Amino acid sequence: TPSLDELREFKLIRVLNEDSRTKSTTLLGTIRTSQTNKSHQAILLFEKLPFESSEHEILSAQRIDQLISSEKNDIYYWYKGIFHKDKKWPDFKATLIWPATETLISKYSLQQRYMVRETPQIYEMFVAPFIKSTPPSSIQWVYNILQKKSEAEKIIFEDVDEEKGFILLPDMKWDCKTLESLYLVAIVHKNGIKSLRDLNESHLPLLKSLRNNILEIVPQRFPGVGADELRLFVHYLPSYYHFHVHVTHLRYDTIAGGISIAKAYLLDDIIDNIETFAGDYYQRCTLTYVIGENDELFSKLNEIGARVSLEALIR
Ligand code: M7G
Repeated sequence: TPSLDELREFKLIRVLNEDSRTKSTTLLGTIRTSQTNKSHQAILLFEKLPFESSEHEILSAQRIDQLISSEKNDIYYWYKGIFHKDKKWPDFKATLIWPATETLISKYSLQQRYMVRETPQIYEMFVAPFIKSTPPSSIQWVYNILQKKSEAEKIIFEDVDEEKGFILLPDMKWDCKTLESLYLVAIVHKNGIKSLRDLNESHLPLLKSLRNNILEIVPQRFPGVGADELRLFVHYLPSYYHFHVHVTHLRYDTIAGGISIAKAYLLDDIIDNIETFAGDYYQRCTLTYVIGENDELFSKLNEIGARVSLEALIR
């Protein structure tokens, strides 16, 4: 873990993204390791934290330290200001990725995005080989969780079964406090399911176990959150090719891109498609999704004409 001094040594290269809705900014820079004195690229994401409900009680006037500007019109007054600092109420959440790979830098960069249609042939010829070529090191964090080398104390639930078992824990994106922005991730123990494309009828017990357990456990563990207030979904394309399910609170709908269609697929629909329509539904369907132009796969998909166009559709 980099120390505060090392963090403060962060040298900005450029701003990768800024989002006023989520009150976040993503920076690219370098951080030098004190031991080796080597400098590595780092992604540093800052987000302002929401107010907590316990904060409201004393929030009002008492926490204001300074007013920097004030305006008024009739009965309306508006201000900008600074609160008193208090360790109970951290101002921000920071996520550091260090050393950052080019793939991650591209993932966190603001970029033009396009709709592509991935037929089973396109998947077999281009996407599957790309997925196969992703280095195992990119999912080291997943193995660390499954082997209890990291974040073990944060595990909310585990089923150790090799076929249908999984670990449920807070997602890195969650502040682990605000229930309305609850964000958990369920990572399966079984190796080899790279993505939605690999799912077939043999995985129904796993998928149902995920759904049923999550819907039972989350409301127990987080009183006030109902089973009918949760979104259970998977991403296609995901960033990490080891099967996992996202679990978020319904009210949390500002996750940039994370819950939008052409990216998020409901776990319930996946189960239903495989069970009701075809065991090999996800090997036969065409998947339409959003991809950023910096994505390593984009140039290939662009070259072969996979971007959505009317000409291609009516051909
Ligand atoms: P994804 O759909 O593969 O990629 O989901 P996305 O990041 O493009 O959504 C992976 C999920 O795992 C995301 O929601 C990440 O925030 C979360 N995640 C990623 N990492 C590296 C970690 C980690 O180290 N710990 C935890 N708890 N969650 C992570």
